[in-house]
Amino acid sequence: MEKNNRTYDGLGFATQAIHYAYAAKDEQGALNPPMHLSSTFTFENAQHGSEMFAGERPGHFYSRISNPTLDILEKRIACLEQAEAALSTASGMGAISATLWTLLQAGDEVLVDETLYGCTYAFMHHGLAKFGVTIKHVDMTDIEAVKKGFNARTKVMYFETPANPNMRLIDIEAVCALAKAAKVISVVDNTYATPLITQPICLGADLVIHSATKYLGGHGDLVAGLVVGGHELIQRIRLEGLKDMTGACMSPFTAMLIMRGLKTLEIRMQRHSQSAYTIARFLEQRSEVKWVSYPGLESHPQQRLANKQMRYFGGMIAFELHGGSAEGIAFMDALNLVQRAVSLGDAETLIQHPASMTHSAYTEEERAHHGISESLLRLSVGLECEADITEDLLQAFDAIKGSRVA
Ligand code: 7XF
Repeated sequence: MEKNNRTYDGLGFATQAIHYAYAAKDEQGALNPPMHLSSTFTFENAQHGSEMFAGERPGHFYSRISNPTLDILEKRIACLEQAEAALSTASGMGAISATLWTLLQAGDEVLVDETLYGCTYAFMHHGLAKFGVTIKHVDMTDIEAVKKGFNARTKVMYFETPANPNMRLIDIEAVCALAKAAKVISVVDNTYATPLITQPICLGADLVIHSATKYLGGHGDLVAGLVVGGHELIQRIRLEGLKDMTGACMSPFTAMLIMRGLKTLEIRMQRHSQSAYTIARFLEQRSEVKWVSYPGLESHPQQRLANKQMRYFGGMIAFELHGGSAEGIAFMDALNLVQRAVSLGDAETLIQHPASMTHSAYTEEERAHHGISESLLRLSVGLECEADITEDLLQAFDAIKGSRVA
């Protein structure tokens, strides 16, 4: 899982993240690839143009479909996920909607885990459902439930691991094997883990989704998405979901920023993971804290699975205070260094309250049903000095002491 030797024999993850699919000698020695800010590409003659449209000639002809700058990013992320191909989109939601609109039609069913990011949940229940697609949730931590979940109408299986926001894990290898046997396409949202930590394709998944807004970009300065998988599926999503249904293509400038982010993905994820482990342990020892969910902790109920499919444990932590939502919000408001913001995977440590923010598209009853506590706080541990983050958390605990219900 550590290396991808498919093209650069013997070279590792960070090397591929920096070099793959680009040779400076082809671009006058430019260390970084040039950015192709061109919406359209010229034809030598009319015949050339018609052949491109018919898919009989390779190359680029319009940037909603493909672009040379995006092409390098797509090859690079495919390499890092050990997949054949990839597709870039304007956002993570662009990747999800382009993919599911390509794969599904009225009458089909999607088998989904209990917990999903709020807008993915809304896209399924308020979007896909409107067009005659049935959304069936099962507890995917329960292999028997997954087995029983498939029927003749099931076309797609979809889940996040670790799930946003409660950090539950799904055994990718086990559930994707079941999907394969049932001839169902498996889609894994790998946003929280990144390919450094988990490579779902190697574990049997058909497609991987990323909100590149998060760790892949890594600097909180862009919104973007990626879909990764086999040539055939990716080409279908490109020509149906992206070209004709969403039009949600990525800008070349965004692709450049993501490639800049990818160069440091390995060292950033190592640091995020190291600091998050320390902070998760710190939180676990505080009397104000009711529970902490972090896959690197022994208290995580799926630690064995975490060790099996995660190379590091990432930068995301979920926790809850004994004092519930009110105390959690007071705690958030008392923070100085840690920023109150949604999104994740940035250099800055971010905290948010999913019930009123990222997962507010669920009703309160739905959140209860889907394992999302009203009091859960989500921390995206950044790249600041670990001691400074802990210090800020400490002073926020002190600040809320007076307001605590005994
Ligand atoms: O369209 P986006 O780039 O924001 O990506 C959507 C998305 C897809 N999958 C996962 C697991 C995600 O976390 C997201 C975006 N989540 C942000 C968050 O949870 O903070 C969005 C802020 S409302």
